[in-house]
Amino acid sequence: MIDLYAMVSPNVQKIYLMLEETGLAYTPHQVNIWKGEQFRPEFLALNPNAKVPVIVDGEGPEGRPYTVFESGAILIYLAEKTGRFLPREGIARHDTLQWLMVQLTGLGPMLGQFNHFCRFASDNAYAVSRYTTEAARLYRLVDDRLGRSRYLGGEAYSIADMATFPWFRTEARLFGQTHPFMGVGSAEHPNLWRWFDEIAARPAVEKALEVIDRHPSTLATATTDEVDRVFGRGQYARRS
Ligand SMILES: N[C@@H](CCC(=O)N[C@@H](CS)C(=O)NCC(=O)O)C(=O)O
Repeated sequence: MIDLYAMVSPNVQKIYLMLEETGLAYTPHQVNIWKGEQFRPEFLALNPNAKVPVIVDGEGPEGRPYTVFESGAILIYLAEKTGRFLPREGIARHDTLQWLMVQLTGLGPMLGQFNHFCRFASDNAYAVSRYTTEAARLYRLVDDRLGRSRYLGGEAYSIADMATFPWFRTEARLFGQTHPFMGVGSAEHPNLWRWFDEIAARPAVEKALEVIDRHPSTLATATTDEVDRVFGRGQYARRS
């Protein structure tokens, strides 16, 4: 059994996709970051970086429970545990890891900043412009890759796709109306949406999204003060 410490964000959705795809038994536990649950001692013992997702695999290496944090590390761990969705060797493995890294180090952090400034600090015109420009560039990058390759890592569906799909899904939901280039099926990115539709139709993806969507967003019920604390603003801003 795998315990998944979760919320509904794209970094967590990746892990649901992998768990459903591999058929591993798991139990999700919701962590309300707005209430500061990620800073509780029992959670910090699992992830000193105080972020979800985290998994605890009851049947880890050497038959002992093992804890993994960071969504990319979790995906690689589960791929190696099951022997699925990450080629064991050769060019296909390296290609998959490259595109996984593009998500982990570029697409995720940059779209994260884009989301932050567009939704919560849109008066900061410099930041909005900077991250919108970078988001548009990343959409073109992925569209171009998917014009040359069926999936991000190559011919097979992999953890690189699982890491990336939830981000485009989330952006389409949040910004599809205000930023048409992010909308599902936008004419600007035909390859990206061909890939998106193909992934969305996978039974394991449908099942994972159904489980994810059962949990309401905790942001919707967070107080202004709780949001300020997580974002490090106002009285919570670090001044030295
Ligand atoms: N690089 C991390 C990022 C995880 C992350 O940012 N988690 C957010 C939710 S999406 C979180 O737990 N935030 C709590 C906080 O920052 O206090 C990963 O990919 O797992």
